Amino acid sequence: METGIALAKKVAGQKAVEYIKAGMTVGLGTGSTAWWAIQEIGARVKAGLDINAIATSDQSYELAVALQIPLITFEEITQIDVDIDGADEVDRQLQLIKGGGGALLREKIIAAASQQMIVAVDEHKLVDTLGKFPLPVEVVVFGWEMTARKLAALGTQTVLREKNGQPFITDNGNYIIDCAFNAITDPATLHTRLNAIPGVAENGLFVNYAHTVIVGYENGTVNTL
Ligand code: ABF
Repeated sequence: METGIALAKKVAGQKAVEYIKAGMTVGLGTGSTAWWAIQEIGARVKAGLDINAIATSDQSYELAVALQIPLITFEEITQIDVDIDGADEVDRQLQLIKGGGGALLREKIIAAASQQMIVAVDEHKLVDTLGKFPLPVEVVVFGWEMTARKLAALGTQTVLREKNGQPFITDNGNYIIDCAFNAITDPATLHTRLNAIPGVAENGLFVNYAHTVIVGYENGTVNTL
């Protein structure tokens, strides 16, 4: 039986699944909150819900396979009906920082292809100003040191993400540079500046992507923003 933050993630993830209707193509997010959504989708598929899904990471793909959720590719579709994903920070305008799990590039491709993006978060992800969570930026490996210098020139401290003492490699074969901006007052402008740097594959600012944010609380309640 989940309690505390685990319960908050569970109720948010499960609530988000209510936006899925029969016949839809669904984006499957990544992370511990999306995990609950995917579990719930798996249970509904097992009970007869007819949907197709497309995953934002190898991890979520494998989970969907294990739960026998029918998967589809971009060769077969031109749009996604609803995308359900988590976030690392959400502000009052529903702008997001994502990428703490390292899946931001596929998450953004899928969110951009979706009619509706439903974001499920625990209450601790809500902020007044984005940026306390270091902004993940996915960069190609070639010349990453130069890319990191150009990122730093925007006024941030950069850290190459590591896993087990080695650079963390994304599902796309890239690195992640985590950028401590502390306070991001103009996410749209920063987004444009970041993606203008050669070597940046994508950044974790999701500006004007979320249609709905479902917040789960540690007492087991949910609120929709
Ligand atoms: C993904 O998982 C990411 O974009 C984000 O970094 C993370 C959210 O974390 P969790 O749901 O595990 O708290 O959605």
